[in-house]
Amino acid sequence: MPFYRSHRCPEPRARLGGLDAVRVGLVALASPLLFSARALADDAASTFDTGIFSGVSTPAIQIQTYSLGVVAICAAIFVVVVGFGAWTVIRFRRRDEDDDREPPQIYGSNSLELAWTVIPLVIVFILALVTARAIVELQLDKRPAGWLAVTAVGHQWWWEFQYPEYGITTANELHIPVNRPGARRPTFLTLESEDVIHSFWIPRLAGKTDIIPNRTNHLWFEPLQTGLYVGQCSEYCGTQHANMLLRVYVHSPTDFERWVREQQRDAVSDPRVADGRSVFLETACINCHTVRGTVATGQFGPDLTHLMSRQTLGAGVGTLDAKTLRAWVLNPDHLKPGVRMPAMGVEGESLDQLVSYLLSLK
Ligand code: HEC
Ligand SMILES: [Cu+2]
Repeated sequence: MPFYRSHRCPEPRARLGGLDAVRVGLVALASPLLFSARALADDAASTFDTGIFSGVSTPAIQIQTYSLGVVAICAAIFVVVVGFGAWTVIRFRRRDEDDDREPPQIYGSNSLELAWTVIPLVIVFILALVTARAIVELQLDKRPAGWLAVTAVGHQWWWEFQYPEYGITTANELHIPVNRPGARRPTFLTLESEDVIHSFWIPRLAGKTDIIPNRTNHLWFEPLQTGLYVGQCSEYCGTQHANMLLRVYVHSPTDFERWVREQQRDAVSDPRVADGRSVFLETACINCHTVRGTVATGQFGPDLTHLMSRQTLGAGVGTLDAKTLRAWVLNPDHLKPGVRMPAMGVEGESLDQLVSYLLSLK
């Protein structure tokens, strides 16, 4: 599967020269074009579509409908104003037969004054009503029975997802059920931050919501289509903000239940990787990571119980495979400069064993 962000530095980062800076500038200017070209070229364009007008979930669709309505009203005003302007310019242009006297000057036409006060007032009033209605609808205070609760916690620079009903904790990749007519099962997210302000945004599923320390915000999804939807943190939160990607997998109800059951199991304890397991448990990894069913109960980093059920590592910095895992554990800062996981100095045979152990955490 093509990866969201494909190039990652295996070599030390090069310094930017003067010419590079110019190139970067040009790319930045052209990036909207490049992005759309790349999206078209990409086989999985639909997977990585983050278009705000291709919503597949009730709140996103509502926002889209209301925005289009507001744009339509504004476009109509634009056409009328510009049309009037153009008509006036043409109709009252200077002609050869004009004498150079000023036309009659009119002061204080009550009907005109009324018209251009009342009409805009009515329009603003309609827009305010439409907006208020959209806001109320987007709150969805009455939650349909069977809604799914998830707590999303923003960390520098990764996401933690807890499913309190199921006792599951996972990272960076959220799994939720699809909604079908007559079988609604929206997901309600409680948004919390462990450190700074982040923002949670999956454009095709819902609007953007800030995550603020010491405050709880809410967001809900009601996806009507299965698939993978991507997003990312959208509030600058430090050096690795750009590598704080989000993936949401929307499953059919049975697939979702299966995923839940798999996640609820304790970590596998494969005797073939017992050496690696010892390395893991004897290194300070356990201070920061949880592997359910072992003594590792750290909370600072992602839960690794079912690490290999995820496709990405480091909030989208790499694909989860043996090579990336090895590079990550050897020196996480190399893949994700500034990362909050230190290089633990595990090398050589111990590193191989440790990586085999991590790979067994299905
Ligand atoms: C000081 C705390 C700390 C220690 C010690 C630590 N880690 Fe981490 N680890 C983290 C943090 C924080 C992240 C998330 C980094 C990010 O994505 O920005 C992480 C991420 C990871 C990931 C990627 C998980 C994912 O789903 O993205 C793996 C694998 C991992 N650590 C393995 C280890 C191993 C193995 C050790 C011991 C050799 C270890 N860690 C020691 C804090 C720690
Ligand atoms: Cu961020």
